[in-house]
Amino acid sequence: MIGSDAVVEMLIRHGVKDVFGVPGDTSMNFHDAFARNNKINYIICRDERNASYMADAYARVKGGPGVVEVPSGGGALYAVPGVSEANESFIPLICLSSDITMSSDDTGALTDVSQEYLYKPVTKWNCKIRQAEKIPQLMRKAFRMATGGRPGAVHISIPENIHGQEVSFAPGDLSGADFACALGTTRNRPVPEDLEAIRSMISKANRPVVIAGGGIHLSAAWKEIEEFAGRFDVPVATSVNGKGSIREFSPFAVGVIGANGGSEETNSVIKEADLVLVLGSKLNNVTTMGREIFNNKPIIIQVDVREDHLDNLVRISLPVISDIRWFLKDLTSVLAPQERELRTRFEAWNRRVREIISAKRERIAKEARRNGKFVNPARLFLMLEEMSGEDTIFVADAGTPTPYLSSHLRLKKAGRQSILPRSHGSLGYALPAAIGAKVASPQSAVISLFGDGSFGMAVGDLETAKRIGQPVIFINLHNDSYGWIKTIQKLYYEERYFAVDFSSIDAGAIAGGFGLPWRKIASNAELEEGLQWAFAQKTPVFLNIIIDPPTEVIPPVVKWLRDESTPAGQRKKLTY
Ligand SMILES: Cc1ncc(C[n+]2csc(CCOP(=O)(O)OP(=O)(O)O)c2C)c(N)n1
Ligand SMILES: [Mg+2]
Repeated sequence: MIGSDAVVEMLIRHGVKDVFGVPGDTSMNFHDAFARNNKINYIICRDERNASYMADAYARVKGGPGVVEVPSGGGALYAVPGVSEANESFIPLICLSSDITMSSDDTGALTDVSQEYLYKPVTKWNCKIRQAEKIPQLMRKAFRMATGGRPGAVHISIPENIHGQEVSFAPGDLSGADFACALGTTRNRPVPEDLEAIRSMISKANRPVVIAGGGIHLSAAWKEIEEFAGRFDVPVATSVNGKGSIREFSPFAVGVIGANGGSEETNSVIKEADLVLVLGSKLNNVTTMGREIFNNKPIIIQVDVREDHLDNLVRISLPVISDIRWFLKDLTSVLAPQERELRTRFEAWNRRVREIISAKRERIAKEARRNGKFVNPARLFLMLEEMSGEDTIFVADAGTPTPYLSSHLRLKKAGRQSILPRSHGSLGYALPAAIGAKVASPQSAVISLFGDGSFGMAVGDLETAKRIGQPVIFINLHNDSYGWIKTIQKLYYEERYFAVDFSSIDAGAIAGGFGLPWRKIASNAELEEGLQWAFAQKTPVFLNIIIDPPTEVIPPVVKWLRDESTPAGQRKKLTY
């Protein structure tokens, strides 16, 4: 066999079923090995950046590694965004790129770029395979590193000569990592001393709350958090990344907190709490509203699988290193004898939290009834909530979609069903990522929400969606501008609009050109019927929704809503 055959075999041994990628001259042996092997579904993409986003979203939905495969030079350069997003969001992603043949190093060869340096800062681990004999060992390491501990992205560069080299292996060499390639398999647990300290703190608390971050999804701790909340009556708020940690219709669900997609109401739950148990969240400026949510100095216990993000922006009373699922199992056992006592003590607090949350829902329902010139985004997101099933996956971009999805739309089931690139917030994610999500879970309905700025960055892969043919609802929120940025200029730069407005394009007709059925929805009156039409289609479809622009209808960004009614001179822009 040649090196390429060994790499393909190692992918199969690790359970890889789908690979997203783009071909190139240096990857021809590799592609031929895929073709001869014929066991992996290779999805051709129209751009490596989009391919990397597809693999990222695939991994988020699958709960296991996503694989992206790209050629040397431009291909390796173009795949960086998705690799970096996955790495910073702790998503297991494996990027394989071919490289120039090693004898061409330092000769000014076409497509030469130092891939090891390029990928080092955006991966958990990366390497170049310099000996074909090492393929099994390094591929096992790639899967182990991507999925183990705190997951992340890995990159392997494979020179063309290694791909083409004849190589033989002893029986058993080409086997998968013993390490299971799925999330939720990490087993480090809290030490008894920490559990006892936490038990004692919770026993003295009156108003406890959990902040659940993406760590709940990474350790697959949905059942455990539901049991914990339900047995001890502890409300659960989430970060944007942790959205769906608990079913959002659960009586214990607070909803999303923070600056973008949080609300005065949900943030006030944290402000009123006397003990906050943070599970797998970085607690950055967005989640904590620049620490504002902790102004009343609650006890903060922060649990994470690794130390890097413990005690960073916010001083923590007790940092704990543990996998979240095992932490919850152990804490639940430790607290079990006090179940009745705690529930009684937290009764008034739960009543208070429910009052706050129902006030939020009433406010949103009222907001959704408002009629403007075009479509009211609040109404759109409430209708999506109403019409979607419990398995629907929502993928959203920065701009208008992120705060509305996070704040307004409640997920009907626990799980990572809202997918947002919250590490970099890059535009152009949601369109390809929805394709990756659909490939990972063909039985789920998938809705992709993006602004027209994002659409312009990602449109080419509508062809991939069409070719795959599975139903995905693509929703373009049309406002002829980089509306989010324009809103910042409105609120903080005296409405001096600069470099934010586009000329108007017909995004629907463009989607039509790719072969997607499409509709334009320009008013609230057309919304329900248009969405019903889209939900009924059996192919990918495109809705071009003309929305009331964010400069006129301020999106649910807490600080913006406050500053809208603050005199211009006294406003201070949000810092990340
Ligand atoms: C790749 C990338 N470039 C720039 C930005 C900065 N940015 C954040 S929101 C935004 C405007 C988004 O415009 P659009 O997609 O049309 O959505 P809208 O805000 O109009 O709803 C920009 C440019 C970004 N997030 N990602
Ligand atoms: Mg826009």
